[in-house]
Amino acid sequence: MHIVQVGMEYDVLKENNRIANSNYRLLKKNGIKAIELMGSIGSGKTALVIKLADRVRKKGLRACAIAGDVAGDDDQRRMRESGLDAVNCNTGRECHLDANLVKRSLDKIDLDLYDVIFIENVGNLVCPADFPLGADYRVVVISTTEGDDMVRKHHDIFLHSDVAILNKMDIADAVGVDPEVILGDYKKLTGGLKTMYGCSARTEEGMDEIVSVLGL
Ligand SMILES: Nc1nc2c(ncn2[C@@H]2O[C@H](COP(=O)(O)OP(=O)(O)OP(=O)(O)O)[C@@H](O)[C@H]2O)c(=O)[nH]1
Ligand SMILES: [Mg+2]
Repeated sequence: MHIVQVGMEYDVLKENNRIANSNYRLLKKNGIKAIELMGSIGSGKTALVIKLADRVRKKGLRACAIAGDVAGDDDQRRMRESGLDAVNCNTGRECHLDANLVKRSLDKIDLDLYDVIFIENVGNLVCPADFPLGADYRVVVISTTEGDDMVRKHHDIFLHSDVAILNKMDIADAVGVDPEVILGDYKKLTGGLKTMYGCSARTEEGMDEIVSVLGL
C-alpha cells in the first residue's frame, strides 16, 4: 500500500513538472518574466506584489497577477483596487497552486499585454515547495510576526526557492523578534551561499534590493 502511494505521488509531481515546463516555455515565448511568491499566511505576499507591481509599472513595464487562494477573491480585489490587473485562482481544498491551475489562469490572460506576471501562491510554508509553477523566480516570504523559528522549522521551502524575504521589519521590535536570528538561520541553512532580504512592504524599507535581485 505504501509503495503504491509513493508511485502515485511521483506521477503527480512528474506531471506537475511537465506542465510547469510548458508554462515556462509559454511565458518565455511571450517575453514575460514570472515571479512566484510563496510563504506563510499573512506574511505580506499580496502587499509585496502590489508594491513590486507599482515599481514595475513606474518603469513603464506592464504587470499583472494571478491571485491564488483556497477561496474568495479578496487578494484579487486588493490588487485590482491598486490598479494591478489580476485574475483569481481558487484551489478549493488544496493548500497550494499547481502548474495546471496556473496554466488555466494563463489561458485567461492576454499574454501580449504584459511584461511581468506575479503569481501569489496560497499561504503555506509546506506544500507549495513540491509544485513548481513555471516561474523565473520562486520567492518565499516570511515575516517577523511569525516568530524567529520559521527557517528552522521549514527547511524545504527555503531550499526550493530562489529568493527569500523577511517582511514586516518595521514591527520586529514590537513583536519582540530579532531579525538577525532568522537571517542567521537562513545563512546557516544555505551554507552562506544565499542571503535573506529584510524588508517592509509597509514602509518600503529594503525594497530596492528586492527589485534589483529579481531584475525588475
Ligand atoms: N506592519 C506591516 N504590516 C504589513 C506588512 N506587509 C503586510 N502587512 C499587513 O499584514 C497583513 C497581511 O498582509 P497580506 O499582504 O494580506 O499577506 P498575505 O501573505 O498576502 O496573506 P494571505 O494571502 O492570506 O496568505 C495585512 O494587514 C497587511 O497590511 C509590513 O511590511 N509591515
Ligand atoms: Mg495574499
